[in-house]
Amino acid sequence: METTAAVLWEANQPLSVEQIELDAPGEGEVLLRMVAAGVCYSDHHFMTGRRTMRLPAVIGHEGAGIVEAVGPGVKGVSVGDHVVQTFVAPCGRCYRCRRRKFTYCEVGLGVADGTMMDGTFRMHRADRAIGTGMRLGSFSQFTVSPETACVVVPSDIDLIHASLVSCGISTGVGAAVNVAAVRAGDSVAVFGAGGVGAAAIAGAIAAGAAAVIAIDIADQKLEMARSLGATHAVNARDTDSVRAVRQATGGYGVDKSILCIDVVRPEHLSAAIDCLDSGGTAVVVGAAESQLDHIPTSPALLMRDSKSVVGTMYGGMDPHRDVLRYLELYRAGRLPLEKFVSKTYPLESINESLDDLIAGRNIRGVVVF
Ligand code: COD
Ligand code: ZN
Repeated sequence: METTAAVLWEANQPLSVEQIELDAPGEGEVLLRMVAAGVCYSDHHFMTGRRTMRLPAVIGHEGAGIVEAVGPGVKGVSVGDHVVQTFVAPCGRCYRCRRRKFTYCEVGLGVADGTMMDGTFRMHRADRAIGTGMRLGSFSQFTVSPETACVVVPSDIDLIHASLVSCGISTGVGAAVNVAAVRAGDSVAVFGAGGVGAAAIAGAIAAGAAAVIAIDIADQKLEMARSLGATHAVNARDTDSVRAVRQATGGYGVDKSILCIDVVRPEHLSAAIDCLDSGGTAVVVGAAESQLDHIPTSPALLMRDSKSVVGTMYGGMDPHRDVLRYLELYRAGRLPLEKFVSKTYPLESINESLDDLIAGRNIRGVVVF
């Protein structure tokens, strides 16, 4: 069949919205009619080559849609089901899945070569194979994904809101509740209050944090953070963020810090560690420049102050547990996904949505099909 998709032919070029061919779903795969796809800063990382992927490819990894057809052997998903895509498709059987490290499933992590689990492509243009980015290819009217990359969600939930749980919400909320393990009464600093950082703020609040300090360089991001319930908002353009965090916590520093700045630089890492109280944990969510090869802190102080620094790629996600947990928070009015959608775009305007992302105009821009 044919589908309209946004193809990344080469790094540092705009996406090209065009008709491509899409094969029928193979063994264990489903055909999805996409309803919505959020635009995440990681899409930009793939476009610039900061994170690499075989090209050409259809990118987009924050999608929700409706199952249009299923391939042979599909058991857990049926035609008509509403699903949220996840870029980790845990097999449930490998070494890591058995240790419940689903994010690192040896077969299910959306690979960078654009193929399905069997090593073949589903998207083509003439005789060129086009990769399905992260096995999701969410920026396409129709796409084929492994059934294990699809979480069936209740059909009464708005799929525009649900799409955000596919990546940004799960990465941010999970960084707070799974990785930082925020507890009632904790103090938490979140550096970078964009789509993922705002979700970390919402997650920290849902987990019972007492003080939540949002740090960004854009006033509109800080306003959003306040509206989510952040107790303090710090503009790092004109204020020393570490000093501000200490002031907000009686001089002690926070129990947890979560680093969600779009491109992590050494000074951001130092600030996230320096603003911790003794025994605190800094969670690194954002991707650093690849030439950054060390963590700028003193090992002697890490030991003396018993601080931890941990990284996370997808917020400690167990996709088939957490997508539904976060949607329950949304239903209960404790995770206002509607507030995260700053603007919707037709697929044809996807490059505009990326410009708006870079310019910091949106919490989340969402492509609506
Ligand atoms: N101080 C404080 N805030 C800053 C600074 C600074 N010096 N510089 C930029 N910011 C703010 C921006 O104003 C913006 O509000 C925010 O940082 C970044 O937010 P967004 O909305 O642009 O980006 P997100 O939230 O979509 O993505 C951020 C990530 C850090 C998740 C992303 O860039 C990333 O690195 N992803 C790689 C990790 C990964 O793969 N995660 C899972 C898939 S996303
Ligand atoms: Zn993402």
